[in-house]
Amino acid sequence: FSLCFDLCIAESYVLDDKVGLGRTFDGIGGLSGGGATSRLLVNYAEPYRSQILDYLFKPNFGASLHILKVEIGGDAQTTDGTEPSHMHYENDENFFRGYEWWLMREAEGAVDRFIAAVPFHPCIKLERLPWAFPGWVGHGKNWPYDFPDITASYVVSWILGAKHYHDLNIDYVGIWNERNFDSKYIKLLRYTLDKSGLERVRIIASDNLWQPITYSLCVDQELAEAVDVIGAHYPGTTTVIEALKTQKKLWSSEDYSTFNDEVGGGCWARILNQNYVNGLMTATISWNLVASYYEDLPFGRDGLMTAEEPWTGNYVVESPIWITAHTTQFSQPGWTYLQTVGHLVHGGSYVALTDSNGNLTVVIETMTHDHSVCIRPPLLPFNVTAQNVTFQLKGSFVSTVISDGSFTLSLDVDEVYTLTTISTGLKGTYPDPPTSGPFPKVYFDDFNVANPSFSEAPDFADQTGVFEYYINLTDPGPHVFTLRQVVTQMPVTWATDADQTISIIGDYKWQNLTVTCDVFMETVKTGGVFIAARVDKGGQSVRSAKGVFFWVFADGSYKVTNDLVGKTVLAEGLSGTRAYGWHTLTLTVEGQYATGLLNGYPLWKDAVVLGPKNGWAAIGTHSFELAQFDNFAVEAK
Ligand code: 147
Ligand code: CA
Repeated sequence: FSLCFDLCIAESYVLDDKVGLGRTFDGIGGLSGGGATSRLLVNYAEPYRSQILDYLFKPNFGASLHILKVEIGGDAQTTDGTEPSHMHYENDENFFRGYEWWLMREAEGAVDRFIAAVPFHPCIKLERLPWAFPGWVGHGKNWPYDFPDITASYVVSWILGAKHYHDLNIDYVGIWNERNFDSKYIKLLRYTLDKSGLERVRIIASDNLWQPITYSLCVDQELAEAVDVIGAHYPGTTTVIEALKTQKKLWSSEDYSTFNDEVGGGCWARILNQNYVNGLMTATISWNLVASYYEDLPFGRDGLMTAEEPWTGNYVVESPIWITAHTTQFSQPGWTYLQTVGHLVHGGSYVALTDSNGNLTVVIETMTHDHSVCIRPPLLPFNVTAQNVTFQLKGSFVSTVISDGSFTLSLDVDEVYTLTTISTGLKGTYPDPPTSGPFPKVYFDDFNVANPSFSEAPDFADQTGVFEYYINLTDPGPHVFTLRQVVTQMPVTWATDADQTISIIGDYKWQNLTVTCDVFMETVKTGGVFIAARVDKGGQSVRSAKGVFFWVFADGSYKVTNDLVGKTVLAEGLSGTRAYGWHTLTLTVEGQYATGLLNGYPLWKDAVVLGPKNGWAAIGTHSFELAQFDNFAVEAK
C-alpha cells in the first residue's frame, strides 16, 4: 500500500545545468485542419469568438499556444470536411477563401495585442501542411509527385500569398500529410522556396511515422540538407535511435486526437512531458486546435476546447487548455530543456526548462494509466502512486530558490505541477458564455451578402466539393447572390471523397422536417443537383452516406434516393428540369414518408423511408460540376 505521508522518505532528483543543457524547446501547438475542424468557429458572434481565440492564443491567459499549424486547403475531404484551395483551377489564385488565413491573423493578433501591453515578446510560429491537392495539380492522377515542379510552385504560391495578402510569415512547411513523400519533390520544394526568397521557411518531413523518412535522411545527404525537422504523428512518446542520430529536431507534429474530457486532459499532460523525456521531441501539436465541427462528424470533440455552437454562442474551455497552460505560460520557444529530466520513481515524469538567463520552469505530471489513455497508440500498463519528491537545484540554479537549493513536494496521482521563477502566469477568465442549445429548428439563408468576410455561408459544412458565395452579375432577377459549388474535378484526395458533392447543415437529431432550396444547374444534359434530409454520415465515411435525397437533373428527370451514391431509388420520373434555369425544390420527411414539390407543385409523394431515422439536412451536386443554390430553408419539428 503506497499512500505516502510526510514521514515517508522522499526520492531525490537533481536539476542541474552544469552537466550541459538538452535540446531547444520549439513550443506547443494546435492544428486547425485536416480537415475543417474550425468550420463553425468563424460563425460565432462577438464577443464570444474573440474570447475563444484568447483562450487559445493570448499569452498568459489560457493555452497561450506557441505554434499554429493549419491545413492548406486542397478542395478535398480531410476528416471533418473539405477546405477550399487557393487555386481551384490552374489559372486561379485567391488568398481569401476559407478561414485559415483569418485564424492565422487572429492568432498573431491575440499575441500582438498582448505585445502592445507588455515588454515581454512571445511570438506565434506558423506551420502549414497539405492533406490534399486540387485535381489539376496531379493532372488527373491521384498523386502529387508526377509533376513535382507544379506541386512545389502550388505550395510556394500559398506561402507567398500568406505574406503578400495577409502579412503572415510562415515558419514551417510540410510535405503530404500521412502519405508518401518523394525525395525529389522535397529537394525541389527547398529549391523553389530558396529561389522565392523564402530561405527562412523550414521544411518538416514527413508527417507520418519516424520511418522511412529517417532512413532516407541517413542515406541522402542532399535530402538531409533540405529537411530541418523530422515530424512524426502519434509517436506514443518514443522515437527511434536512427532519428536521434540525424541530429535533426524531432517533433510530434500531430498528436492527441482524444475526447477532451479529463482523460483527454490526462493524455495531453502525459505526452507533453514524456514526448521530451522519452523521445526528445521538442514540439507537440494537438489535433485539433479547437473542436469546431458538428459533433456527430468523426472524432467529435477531439480538440483542446469545444466551440461547436455558433448559433447559441456557447463554448467550453476544456481541461486540455489548462494542461497546456502549465507548460506554455512558463516557458517559450527558444528556451532549453535541461538534461536532468526523467521519470519519477513511483510513476509520472518531470521536465525542466531554462531561458539561460536565470529563469527555471519545472513541470511535473503524475498521470495514471486509466486517466491518460490517448486515442492511439495503445498504452501499455504502468503504475503511479502517491509519492514525496525532493528536487536538488545545482549549477546556476543553486541560489535561484531556497537556501540549501532543495525543496520537497508531496505528489498525489493524476496531478500536474508547474514550479517556476516566472511570475506572469494567469488563469484567464471571461463571464460564462450563453447556455448550450440545439441548432435552430427554423433556418433560412438567401446568401445575399455583398462583401462576405468568409467565402462560405454560415453553418454549411462541405463534405465533398466546396460551396462558396457567388455573385451573378448578369442575373436580372432575384438570384444575384447565391451559393455555388465550384470544384469541377476529383481532387488529389486524402480520404475517399464521394463522387457527388455535398454540404451538410443543421442538427444530426432532426427527423421530421421540410427542406426547401432554389437550385440552378450549370451543366447541360448531364447536370444534377439535390436537397436532402436525414443525412447520416460525413467525414471519411461520406461516400456511404444514407438519407433522403431529392434530385433533379438537367435531362428533365427527377429521382428520390435513399443514399448519396443513388443506388437505392425510392421514386423517379419526369420533372422538366433543365440547366440554366432556376427551380425550387421542397422535400418533406415525416415518419416513414417523404414528399417532394417542384416549384411549389407536388411532383412525387409518400415515398417510403425505412431509414435512417435522423440526420443533417444537405445540398449537393450529382458530380464535380458547377451549380448554384439560393434561399435555403429548413423547418424542423
Ligand atoms: C490523423 C489525421 O492526420 C488527421 O487529419 C485526423 O484525421 C486525425 C484524427 O485522429 O488522424 O490521421 C491518422 C489516422 C490514423 C492513424 C494515425 C493518424 N492511425 O491509425 O494510427
Ligand atoms: Ca440570394
